[in-house]
Amino acid sequence: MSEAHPKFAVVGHPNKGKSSIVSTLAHDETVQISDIPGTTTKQRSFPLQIDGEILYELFDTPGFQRARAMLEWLEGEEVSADRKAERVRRFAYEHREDPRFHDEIELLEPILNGAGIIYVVDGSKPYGAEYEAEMEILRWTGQPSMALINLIDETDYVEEWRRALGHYFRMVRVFNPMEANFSQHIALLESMAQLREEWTASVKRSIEIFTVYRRQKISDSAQLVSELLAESLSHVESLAIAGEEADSKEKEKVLERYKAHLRRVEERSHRKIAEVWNHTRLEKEAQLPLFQEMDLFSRESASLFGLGKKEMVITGAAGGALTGSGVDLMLGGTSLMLGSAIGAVIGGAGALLGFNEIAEMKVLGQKLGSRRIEVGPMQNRNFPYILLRRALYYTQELANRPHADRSRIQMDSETLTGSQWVDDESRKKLEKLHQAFRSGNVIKEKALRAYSETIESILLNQIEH
Ligand SMILES: Nc1nc2c(ncn2[C@@H]2O[C@H](COP(=O)(O)OP(=O)(O)OP(=O)(O)O)[C@@H](O)[C@H]2O)c(=O)[nH]1
Ligand SMILES: [Mg+2]
Repeated sequence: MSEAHPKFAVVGHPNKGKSSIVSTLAHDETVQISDIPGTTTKQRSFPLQIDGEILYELFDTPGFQRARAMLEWLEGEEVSADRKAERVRRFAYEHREDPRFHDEIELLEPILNGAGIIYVVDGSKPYGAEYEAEMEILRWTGQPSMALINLIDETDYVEEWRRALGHYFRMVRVFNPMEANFSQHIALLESMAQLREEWTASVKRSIEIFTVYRRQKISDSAQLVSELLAESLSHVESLAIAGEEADSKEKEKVLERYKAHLRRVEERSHRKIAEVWNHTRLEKEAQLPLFQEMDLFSRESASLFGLGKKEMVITGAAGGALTGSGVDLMLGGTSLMLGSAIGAVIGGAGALLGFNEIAEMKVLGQKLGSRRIEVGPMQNRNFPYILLRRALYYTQELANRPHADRSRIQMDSETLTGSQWVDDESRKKLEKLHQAFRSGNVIKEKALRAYSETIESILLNQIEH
């Protein structure tokens, strides 16, 4: 039998969170979890693989159905301790076609193949003697074992469970697969490492790899966020126009395309970040669309996004610039006559479309028939912070979410509203790079890297690693 990597079978009564524990420990969102007892009907292996190497393997199993009957069978013949495992094997063999013991046979298989045992109970339900047959059977297998108390609901019977489990298991831990954070996960692995001496080194190495890997995920997310910002701020949408000047339909069309593009870029970026964290199946709570959030932001208050007065001053968009005189901001800092290529500038076009704080619109081209209208790059100084706040919040939610938790990620304005989320120094760095991104010049590799490093340090502050 190969001892290449540690194996753990997660077993227990039906509906106690076995599959949830497997999902969280294996970082696997495909493990089937439901509140219907008997959801898991077959044992299934979930190897935790990093860079092609299996670090450890978890087995999800169905719950015990007839533990008492099985134990009676085991005890039907007197055997010495050294023969007990063999007798369990015998039971499995003789009942391999017996539908009454289907679930027992399934859950025993990985254990009989050498897996350590993780026995799961629900600490929010009182202890009862009916669990004793299960624990006794596990003892018969002779495999190393530990118990996990999962508190599914509020009521707390942990102490009585501890007393009972202490008779059967050397190690008893409390672990909640729906709320476990990174350090709780690591602490559990530390315990699992002690189950069998040959496994210790392997599990400890898993812990190291996990830590490195998590850092890498944070770094990959930072890179994706940077690309999102660079791409969104520098984007220019262009549309060929029929006449000398753009008519209002054309203006509207180009603006809609511009917004739609930015929304797509954001969606794509969020999707990629979710992939980094292996949470691709989570639904997002319908969030306020990007530009609606933008509108809200300009109309209401800056503090909505955790940008206080001070931040507003630094980002240069305080007060009137946002309300009455959007045009100032639109024109501010950019020369509109960039040489003869620019045929005309549509003054007030933005205002016409209720989009005055976002970007300028210009008509380019010298000859009739080759004229086009352009919108972008993004001029609004606050837009990048909205984009950034959304992306960072989403990353943080994904990073801190155990894989058993399949609930939607909430991303409304309220959850996004918070205290200061970026320190002054980082913001100054970001602001400089936002300027570079919206300058319309080619974005330099170096700028992107500098941006990514700043984002990474913000994320490292927010996410446990
Ligand atoms: N709130 C909360 N719910 C949990 C927790 N663990 C499990 N659950 C819920 O309990 C139900 C059963 O969880 P599963 O992981 O499917 O349980 P199981 O032991 O694999 O169940 P079977 O496969 O049917 O034996 C699901 O609805 C889970 O969402 C927890 O720690 N907290
Ligand atoms: Mg299950």
